[in-house]
Amino acid sequence: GHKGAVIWFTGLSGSGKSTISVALDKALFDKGIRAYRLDGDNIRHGLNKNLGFSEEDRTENIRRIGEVSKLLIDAGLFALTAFISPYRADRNQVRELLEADEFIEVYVKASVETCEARDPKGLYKKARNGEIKNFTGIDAPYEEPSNAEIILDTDALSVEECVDQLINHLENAGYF
Ligand code: GGZ
Repeated sequence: GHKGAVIWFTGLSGSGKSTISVALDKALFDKGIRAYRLDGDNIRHGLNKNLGFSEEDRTENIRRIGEVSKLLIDAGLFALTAFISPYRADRNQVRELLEADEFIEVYVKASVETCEARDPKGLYKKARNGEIKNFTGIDAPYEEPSNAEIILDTDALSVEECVDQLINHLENAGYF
C-alpha cells in the first residue's frame, strides 16, 4: 500500500505542467499507484467557474484546489495539480493545510521566452496585444518557489526525463 500526497506543479503557462502531469499519471498507473489529476479543464470549468485571473481570484482558486487535494489524499490517492499558482504565499498556505510529507512542490521551470516561443494556444500573443490583461509573466507576476522539493528544467529535459526524476524522488522518499 501507499500513502497519498499532492504533486503540486507550479510554473508559467506553457511551461509543461499539464503535459508532465499526464505522463506522470500514466507512469503511476503502470505501477499500480492510484492518482487523480486536477487542471483547468476539470476545476476552472466547474467548481471554480466563478473565478477569473485577478490576484484575489487566483488566491481563491488555489485555496479551493488545496482543499480538494486534501480530500483526494484522504481518499488514499495522489493528487496531481497543474495550475500556474503564481503566488508563493498561496502555495505555502496549501503546504500548511497538509501534513509535511503530503505536499510535494514541483517547479516546472521554463523562461518566459521559451513559453512565449511555444505559445500553444496563442495566449502570449494576445497578452502582448493587450487582448488579455493580467497575463502571468507578461503583466502579472510569477513568484518562483523558494522551497520546491523538485525543479524540472523543461528548457533542457524531455517529458520522459521529467517523469523519471519524479518517480525516482517518490521512490527514494519512500512513497512507494
Ligand atoms: C494566466 C491565463 C490567463 C491569465 C487565461 N494569466 O496555458 P493555459 O491557458 O491552458 O493555462 C493558463 C490557465 C491558467 O489558469 P490557472 O488556474 O492555472 O491560473 S492560476 O493558478 O494563476 O489561478 C492559460 C489560461 O488559464 N489563462 N487567462 N490572465 N493564464
